[in-house]
Amino acid sequence: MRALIRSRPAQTSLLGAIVVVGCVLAPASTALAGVLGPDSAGGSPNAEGIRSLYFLIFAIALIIFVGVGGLIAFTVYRFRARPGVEAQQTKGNNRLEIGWTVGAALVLVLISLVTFLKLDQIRNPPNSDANGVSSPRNASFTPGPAKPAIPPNGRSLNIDVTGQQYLWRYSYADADTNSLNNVFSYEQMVVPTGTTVSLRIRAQDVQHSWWIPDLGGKFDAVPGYTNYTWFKISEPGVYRGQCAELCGRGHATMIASVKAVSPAAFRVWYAEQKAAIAAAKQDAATARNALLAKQEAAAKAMPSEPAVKAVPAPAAAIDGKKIFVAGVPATGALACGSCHALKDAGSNAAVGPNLDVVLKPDNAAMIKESILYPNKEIAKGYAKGIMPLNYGKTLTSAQLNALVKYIDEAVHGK
Ligand code: HEC
Ligand SMILES: [Cu+2]
Repeated sequence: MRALIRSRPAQTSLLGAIVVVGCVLAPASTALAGVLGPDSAGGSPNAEGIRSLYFLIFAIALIIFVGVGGLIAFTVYRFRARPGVEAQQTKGNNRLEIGWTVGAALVLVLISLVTFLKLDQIRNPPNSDANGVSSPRNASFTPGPAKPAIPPNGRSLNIDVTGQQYLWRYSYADADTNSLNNVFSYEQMVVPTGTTVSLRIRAQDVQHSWWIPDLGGKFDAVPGYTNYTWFKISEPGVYRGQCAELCGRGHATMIASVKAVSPAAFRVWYAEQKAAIAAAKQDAATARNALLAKQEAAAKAMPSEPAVKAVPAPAAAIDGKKIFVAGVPATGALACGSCHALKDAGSNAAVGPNLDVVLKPDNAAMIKESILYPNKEIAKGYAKGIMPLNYGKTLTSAQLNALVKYIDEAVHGK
């Protein structure tokens, strides 16, 4: 009994700590909404269902945690080893064992029960409010392997959500079967409040995942498969999300947002988008017609007889002397005359041998050889490596032949 009395302050301070933590967390709960549990800022019933289910299970878990933890703490303290006191040795207790087995099973039954109760709110969309917006009747999604999330009265705003590397594309279903004239947007989806919005989620390339935490659970966008989900927002605002499936190097920038506006504002936005698409189509048609008219006029102006083809002028004869004197600056071929003397070219440079002298015994083929491969034979008294080695590249073969012909004629007075 003495031990029990002594343990009171410890129990009180434990209880106090729990109360303090609770008081600190309660006001911060809106700021920490995403930290403590799932969000539901938009007021979408599915998100609220997920959130309340989460906190229900959280509460059950907390009660069990405090109960079990407290019992252990109490037992450890109350029955701690003390000199002169022998602990009671209990072996087997049927009532206790059946109790904690059945108790645990009951907890699981309770959790599945509340989950099943909440499932309807999470999975099945309600009807839109009276002033909600809905897609034309024949724009409803055709059921595939997965069931479209359509409210009981079948009236919802149907939007195609397509994930592609690295953005989200939204297309608003309309009455005709042509999806190319649908109102569309990227990244930000605009929706009316009080309206059940039904989403058809698909992927164009790799797997993505649609997730706006405030608007309910994640839905995978899988290539070749169609998923459906929905939301119904009551609070106007912008709800942000992010592709939730690593889809490549741009994954981090694959953001998404849903902007909820009043149904009236939505109708205006939608009409504006529709008009902008119609105007763009009109502009394209005008430009196309103008182009066609221009082509027709040009075809008419054409002479009936095919025009006489202009005879290409013969390529200007290549001037070997000019190459010798000036080189070919465009390709970097240095002028021979800057290093060699050649009387006919009026050059008397002396970096290399005087060509009038050294080439006297050579024929055209030999001259060509020594231009292309200067290092084959080094002229006496001259250093190797000064004469450029690249004339085979900087001169075309026509230029080289013209140059050789010129030198041959100049040296041999032809
Ligand atoms: C930067 C200076 C320089 C330029 C430019 C140059 N050469 Fe040379 N050339 C030399 C030198 C130095 C030698 C001697 C060393 C050797 O044979 O490599 C030489 C050697 C030669 C020889 C060999 C002479 C022999 O011994 O039979 C011929 C032929 C020749 N040059 C022709 C030309 C022609 C044609 C051009 C222009 C397309 C030209 N060179 C441009 C410096 C030059
Ligand atoms: Cu992605």
